[in-house]
Amino acid sequence: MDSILHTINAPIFAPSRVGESVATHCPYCAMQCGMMIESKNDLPVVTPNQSFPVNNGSLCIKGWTSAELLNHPERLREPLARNAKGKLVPVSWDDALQRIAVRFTEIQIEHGHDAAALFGSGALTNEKTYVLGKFARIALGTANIDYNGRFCMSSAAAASNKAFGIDRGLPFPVADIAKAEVILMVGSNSAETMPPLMQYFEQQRANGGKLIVIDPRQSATAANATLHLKLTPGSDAALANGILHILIRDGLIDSEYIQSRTQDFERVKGIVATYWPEQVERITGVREALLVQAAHLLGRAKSAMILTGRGTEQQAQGVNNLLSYINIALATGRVGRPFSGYGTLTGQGNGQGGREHGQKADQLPGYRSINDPAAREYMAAVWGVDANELPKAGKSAYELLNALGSEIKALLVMGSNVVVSAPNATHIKSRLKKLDFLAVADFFLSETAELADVVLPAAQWAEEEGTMTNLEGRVILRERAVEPPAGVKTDLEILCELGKRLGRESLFAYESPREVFEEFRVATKGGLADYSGITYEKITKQQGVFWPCNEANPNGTPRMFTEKFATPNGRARFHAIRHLSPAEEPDAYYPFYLTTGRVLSHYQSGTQTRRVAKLVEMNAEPCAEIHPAIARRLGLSDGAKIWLQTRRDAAQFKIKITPTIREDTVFVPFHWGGAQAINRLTNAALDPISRMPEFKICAVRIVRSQTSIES
Ligand SMILES: Nc1nc2c(c(=O)[nH]1)N[C@H]1C(S)=C(S)[C@@H](COP(=O)(O)OP(=O)(O)OC[C@H]3O[C@@H](n4cnc5c(=O)[nH]c(N)nc54)[C@H](O)[C@@H]3O)O[C@H]1N2
Ligand SMILES: Nc1nc2c(c(=O)[nH]1)N[C@H]1C(S)=C(S)[C@@H](COP(=O)(O)OP(=O)(O)OC[C@H]3O[C@@H](n4cnc5c(=O)[nH]c(N)nc54)[C@H](O)[C@@H]3O)O[C@H]1N2
Ligand code: SF4
Ligand SMILES: [Mo]
Repeated sequence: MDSILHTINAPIFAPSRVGESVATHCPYCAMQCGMMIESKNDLPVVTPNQSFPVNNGSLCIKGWTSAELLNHPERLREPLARNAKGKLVPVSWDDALQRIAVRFTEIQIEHGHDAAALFGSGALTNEKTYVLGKFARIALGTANIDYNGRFCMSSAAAASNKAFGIDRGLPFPVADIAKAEVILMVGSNSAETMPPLMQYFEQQRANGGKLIVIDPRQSATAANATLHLKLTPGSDAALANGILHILIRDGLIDSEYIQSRTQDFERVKGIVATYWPEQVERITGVREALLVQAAHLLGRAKSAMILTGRGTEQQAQGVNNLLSYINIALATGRVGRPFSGYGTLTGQGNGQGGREHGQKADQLPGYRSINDPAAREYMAAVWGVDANELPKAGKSAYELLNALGSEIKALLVMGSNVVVSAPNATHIKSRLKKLDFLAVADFFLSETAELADVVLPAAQWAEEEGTMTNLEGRVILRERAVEPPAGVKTDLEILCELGKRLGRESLFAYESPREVFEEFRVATKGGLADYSGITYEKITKQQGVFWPCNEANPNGTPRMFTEKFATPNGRARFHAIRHLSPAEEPDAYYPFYLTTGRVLSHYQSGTQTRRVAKLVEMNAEPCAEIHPAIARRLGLSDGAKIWLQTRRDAAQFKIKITPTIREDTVFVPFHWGGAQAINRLTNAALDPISRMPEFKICAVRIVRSQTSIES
C-alpha cells in the first residue's frame, strides 16, 4: 500500500534536475538553513548543506522531515469550491479562479474597493510578497492588505525604525554571536525555535562568554545561561529601566558614544533615575542582587549584544519594551561596534523580506511608506500607473480580521492559518464566517481553508524558485528541485491569472520568479531596503547577499551602523519609556498569567508539522506547563486534564508539571487547532504603535476538569 501511495504521489524531479542534488533552504523558520534535496527511490530526501555558512551542516528535526510534505497523501491537488449544498468539492482551475475574480468584482462594485482584502505571510518569497502587494494596490485597488508578520515582527520593526531609522532584524551576521563577550537574550527560546543557532552560543561560551536570559520560564535556552532573570510576565520595561538605572549609578555608561552618536539621552536619564532597584524588584520579581549582577556583566564587557524574541515583543507595550532595551545598548555604546549591538531574532522563513516589500498595510516595496508622496510617485512609475490610483494605508492584521463581515466582505488568504494563529480566535472565526466570500491558497486544508468558498492548491518550497531574506538580512535563493504535482499552481501563477481576470493582464504577465525579481530590484532601488544590486547569480556566488546592496555597496552590507545611523542626522535616538501594566492582569477570579509560545517539534499553526508522524510522536497535543506548587495546591498530578478559562473562552488541556515555570504563570504552545487552540483564550489588546497583539499575556483561571464549564 505504502509503495503504491508513494508511486502515485511521488514528486517528479524537474527535468534538468534528475540525478542531481539541488541546493535549497528549509521551508520553515528565519534561519533558512541550507539543505540539499535529491531523489532517493523516487522520493525527495533532504540533507544539510555542509557548505552553507549559517547552519554549517546542521538542521533541526523539522528541517530533516520537511520533504515528507511534498508527497503527503493529504496534500491539496485540485481546487475546491462550495457546491449548491455548501460542500467543498473539486472544481477546475478556470472555475475556481473565475469565481474569485467575479465575486471580488461584484463585492467591490457594491461595497467599494476597500471591501476586498488580502492577508499575506512571512512564509512567502520576496517575489510573491512583492506581487501580492502590487496585486492589492493595482489589480484590486484596495487599501486593505496586511499579513501575519504583524503578529510576529511588527513591534521589533517599529522600535528599530524609531531608534535607528531602519529595520534590519540583526544588523550583523549570526557568526558574530560567537565572539560577543556578554549576550542578553530577552524573551527568546532559540534552543527550541532555532536549534542550529545554538552552535554560536556554544562557541561563545567556549570562548569564555556569558549569557544572560530574561524569560518567565527556565526555557531550554535559559537552562544554559550564566544568569536567568525569571521575570513576572509583562514587566520587561521596568526590568530594562532598572538595569539602566544601575549602569548609570555605577558609572558603566559610555558618555563619549552617547555624545557623539546619539540624541535624547537626558530625558531617559531623568526617567530611569526613578526606577530604584528595590522598586524594580517588586515589579519584576527579580532580586536586586541579580539585577546588579546582570548590569555589571553588561556594563563591564568589552563587547555585548542584546537580542530579543517574541516574549518581550508580543505585548501591548512591545515597542516600548524594545526601546527600553535599546536604550541599554546605546547607553553602553554597543550599537555599530564589533561583536556588539542590538538585534531581534526574526521568526518566519521570510519574516524579514516579508516586512519590506509591500504586503504591510502602510508600505510600498523597498521599505517605502505608502503615505510618502515621493514613494508613491516612484512606485506608480515602476508599475506604469498614476500615483493617484494607489490606495492609502489600510488596516493592520487584527483590525482587518476584526472588520470581516462589516467593512470587509471578501478576503483572499495566502500563507496564513488565522483561525489557529490570530488572538481571540473564536471571535475571528465567527468574523470569517460572516464574510460574503473567502478564498484561501494553501498546501493543505488548514482550519482556515476549511471555511473558504474557494480553496486553491499551492506549490511548496521545493517546487518553485524564489528568494528569501533570513534573520541576518542575508538574501538567499531557493532553487526549484521538483515539479509541483499535476493540478497544483504556484502562488505567483495564481496571482498572475487573477490579475489577468481583473483586467490587468499586462501588469501581471510574469513568465518566472526571476522576471519578477528583475522588476523588484528596480522597485527597491533607492529605498531603505535596497536590493537593486542583488542578482540570483550573486546570491549563489556569495552564499547570500546582505541588503542594502546597490551601486554604493555592490557586495552587500553584512554589518550596519559602523559609521552612522539611518536617521536624518545620522544619530541613534533614545526614547524615554515608562513601564505600563499589561492590558489584563491576574485578579481574584483569573489569578494566573497565561503565556503562549512554541515547542521544538511543531511550526506555527501546525498545518504542516501536525502532518509529519515523527513530529506528532514528539508532541501529539498541547500541554499546559504548571508549577509543582500549584499542581499540589489544586490536587493535580502530571498528565491530569484541566480547563483553562479566560475572559474570552475556555479550553481543556493536559498538564505538564514543571519547576521551570513561575508559580504565577501557565504556558501553552499555540500549534494546535479546534478545541485545543490556545488562541481562543488569548487577548487581542494591541500595541498602539505596531498594532501587535498581546499574545504573551492575559489573565487565566485553572479549573479541575471534573468541574463542567461554560465555554
Ligand atoms: N519550533 C519552532 N520554531 C520556530 C517557530 C515555531 O512555530 N516552532 N516559529 C518561528 C517564528 S515565526 C518565530 S516568531 C520564532 C519565535 O521564537 P521565540 O521568540 O524564541 O519563541 P516563543 O516561544 O514565542 O517565545 C519565547 C519566550 O518568550 C517567553 N516569554 C513569555 N512572556 C514573556 C515576557 O513577558 N517577557 C519575556 N522577556 N519573555 C517572555 C516565553 O516563556 C518563551 O520562552 O520562532 C521561529 N521558530
Ligand atoms: N498564541 C500565540 N499565537 C501566535 C503566536 C504566539 O507566540 N502565540 N505567534 C504569532 C506569530 S510570531 C506568527 S509568525 C503567526 C504564524 O501563524 P500563521 O500565520 O498561521 O502561520 P503558519 O502556520 O506558518 O501558516 C501558514 C499557512 O500557510 C501555508 N503556507 C506556508 N507557506 C505557504 C506558501 O508559500 N504559500 C501558500 N499559499 N501557503 C503557504 C501553511 O500550510 C499554513 O497553513 O502566529 C502568531 N500567533
Ligand atoms: S532551524 Fe529553522 S530553518 Fe533550520 S532546519 Fe529548523 S526549522 Fe528549518
Ligand atoms: Mo513569527
